[in-house]
Amino acid sequence: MRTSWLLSKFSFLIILYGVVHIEAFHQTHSSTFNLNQTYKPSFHFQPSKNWMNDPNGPMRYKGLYHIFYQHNPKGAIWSNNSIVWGHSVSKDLVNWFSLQHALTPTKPYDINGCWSGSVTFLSNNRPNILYTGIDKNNHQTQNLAIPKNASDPFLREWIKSPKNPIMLPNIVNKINATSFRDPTTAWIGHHDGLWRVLVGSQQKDNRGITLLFKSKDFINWIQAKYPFYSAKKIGMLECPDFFPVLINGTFGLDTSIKYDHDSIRYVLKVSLIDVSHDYYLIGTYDTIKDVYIPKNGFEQNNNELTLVIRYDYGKFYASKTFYDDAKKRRVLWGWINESSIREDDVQKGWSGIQAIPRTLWLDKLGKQLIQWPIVEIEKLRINPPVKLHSKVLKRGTLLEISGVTAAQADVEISFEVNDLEKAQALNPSWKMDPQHLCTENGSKVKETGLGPFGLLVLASKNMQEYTSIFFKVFRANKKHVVLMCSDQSRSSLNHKNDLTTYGAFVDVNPIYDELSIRTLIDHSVVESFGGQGKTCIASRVYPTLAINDNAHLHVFNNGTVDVKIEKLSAWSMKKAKINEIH
Ligand code: DQQ
Repeated sequence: MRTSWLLSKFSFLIILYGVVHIEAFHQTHSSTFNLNQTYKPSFHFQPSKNWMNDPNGPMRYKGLYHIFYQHNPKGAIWSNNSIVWGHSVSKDLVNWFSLQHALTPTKPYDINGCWSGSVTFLSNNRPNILYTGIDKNNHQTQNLAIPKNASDPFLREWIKSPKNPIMLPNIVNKINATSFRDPTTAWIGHHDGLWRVLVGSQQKDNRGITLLFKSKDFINWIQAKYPFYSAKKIGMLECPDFFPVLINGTFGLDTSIKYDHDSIRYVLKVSLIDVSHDYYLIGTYDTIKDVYIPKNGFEQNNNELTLVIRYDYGKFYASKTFYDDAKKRRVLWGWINESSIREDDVQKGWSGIQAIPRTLWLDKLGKQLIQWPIVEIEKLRINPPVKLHSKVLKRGTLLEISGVTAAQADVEISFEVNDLEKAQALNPSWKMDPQHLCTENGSKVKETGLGPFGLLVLASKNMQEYTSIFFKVFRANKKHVVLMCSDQSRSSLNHKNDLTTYGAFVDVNPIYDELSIRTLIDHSVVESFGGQGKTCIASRVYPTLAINDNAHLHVFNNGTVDVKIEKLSAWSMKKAKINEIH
């Protein structure tokens, strides 16, 4: 007993401090089908078993990264009264060690669940958790928890404040007590020294709102008269996130620092429960009047949301960022749900993963955010990669890229396209919905024009199964429009899975810009970044044949115009150590 304890502690130290950082690549090259193992990612974060949803309170403290997460320790499906805060730590954001649960339902104000929240560092540099508790009447309350021992870098134990609950829904604002949750990281106002925090909510008329609360001492909070942001008809607005970004530069910023307002913009992200997507707004923030003025917004057009941008056009929800002071960057975490049926999740014994953390900054034109997998993930790449240079892909080509573990890989590809005048014209009668265009223009369809061309991943030997990530270029007046698709429709012979095709436009000009895709393939996850991180699409797939060694990787061009692969690099990926049971 004692020996195994010692061994587990020792391997923990190895993982965290790299004393003897051995990362042997132990991939089980077995084609045996086992629901639990076959679809288990090798380098995406997840608990050792059971259900996980939102990332909570990400932070860096005393040299360690922490991630908390919504977790049902009792099973592989979400449960409305047993959600706890799972907790893991890491030295590098890649390998993770699981700790005891940080928050569990124990008090009258959270007896039905410890729901999402965030961490704020107070002036003494101590992390404080604000989280939503579900009380015995299923009403939502905001609560405070502090570390029991702040000198412990693992922050294993948390104490709930005796003053809890510290924020309650205010009936005056027509707020329903079941629509009042997910506090953000708080920030300080420099003119008045008051803390500010946002809480997600909705009004009875379906108006989504973020409520603003202010406090002097982080315990007594007063709700501001007006919501910080609101938009009609968008419904409950969950997991708000609010942070500044540099207009010129890729460094991240801490929300509580005073900045020259001409050099920054503010991002407000909201998760809309009605559509299960994360949207963000970019704008300015009057710190004195506490008014947020977004440059874009939610506008309802034929019942569709326009003028808002999504972090990801596949599966990605309830995301949250944190400022990493070690690398001066802002890092985004987001939950990727399963696409399988409940029975399969129960059989797998687990459900839900986190996307690879993404570094995030404002694009040079200020119109959108750029997202890129944290650089640390590259240490899992097995060098040298398989490479291609200046390779023309003639119309109708399907070319296998061999020498890569295709079920566990990182692939970067960039294309050069000429003959832009041969791009198919966008028909004005078409619905300008990229997801719809992708569904209509599946990778298989050969038609006139530039594309579809791209990657074919997790493909079975005889192409009974594959997932394609591809571009199609259209002509629209004097411009070109670039469509990026992730087509799951043929990803699995098991048609009980959700096989939806995802799509989005990429804000690039194919005359000057190369068309690039980076795809992280991890057994049942395909996470793609188009246009160097301008458009992201995460998807879940469950092939039955294209598994482990039987998965193949290809490049293809099914358009009628030749394209050139400027460069391709494909790496096999090592397995990360993530919450392994010791
Ligand atoms: N998940 C949590 C809530 C949040 C929702 C409950 C978003 O706090 O609103 O598990 O996925």
